Amino acid sequence: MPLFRILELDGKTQAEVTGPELRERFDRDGVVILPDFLKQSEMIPVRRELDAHFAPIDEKASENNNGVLERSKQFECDVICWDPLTEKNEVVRKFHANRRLAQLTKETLGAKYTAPRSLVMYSVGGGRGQAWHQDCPAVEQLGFNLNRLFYLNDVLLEDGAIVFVPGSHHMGQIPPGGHQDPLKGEIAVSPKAGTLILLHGHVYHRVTPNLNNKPRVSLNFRAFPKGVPKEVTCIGVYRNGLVNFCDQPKYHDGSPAK
Ligand SMILES: O=C(O)CCC(=O)C(=O)O
Repeated sequence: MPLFRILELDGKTQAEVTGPELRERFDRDGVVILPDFLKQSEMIPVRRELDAHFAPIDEKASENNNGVLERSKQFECDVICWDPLTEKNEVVRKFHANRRLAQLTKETLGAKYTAPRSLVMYSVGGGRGQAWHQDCPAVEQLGFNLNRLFYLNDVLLEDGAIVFVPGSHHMGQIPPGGHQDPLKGEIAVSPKAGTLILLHGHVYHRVTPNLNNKPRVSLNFRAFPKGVPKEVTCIGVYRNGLVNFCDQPKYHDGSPAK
């Protein structure tokens, strides 16, 4: 049986766990951190692709006004997204086909999961990070997405830590409040290059502002349990409202989107 090396949520202890043990932690916490999941040789070509893609944007993005949520200043998320899988980027496609990733995902979600897209999130220096959110409404029958977040460069606290509340995927909708106001039980992680974080889409999470002058990048291969459509993530749930990323006129529960 394969063993997976994980970092405990105390941020200090590491442990080797079996697939079922990993699944147990994921069900309990909604988060599993796998440090050094990637070798340098796996990271280098992908890092090169991402750097090349974002280089022209980086030149123009000094004011950090290219955020994906530019339409709505109400939501404090300064990220620029790219989906290299849909663009059939060969390097990213090869990386996505990583066997250990498939094995790990199968342990976490069960067989016949789907993972049709990729989501690179790029934030320029000085950006506001990402406000607290859930990737989709915490309605059990709708299902959820699994974020498989890769970090190809060291992320310092000042670059933008990922902060989450373990177990919050069992707590329903994120309560109203400030974009970056601390929540009880939150944990901040500054992932090192090569880290993979598995994050349940209902877990309350945010990214702290990027106080550095360099970009912060994560590469996410979202996966969906069998029977859950990718459209489950059309509606992002923020503390001060919902965002319809697919620009569809309805929420998933059928009520009209505002
Ligand atoms: O970039 C990160 O660390 C987190 C990304 C995120 O919040 C998301 O994919 O929903």
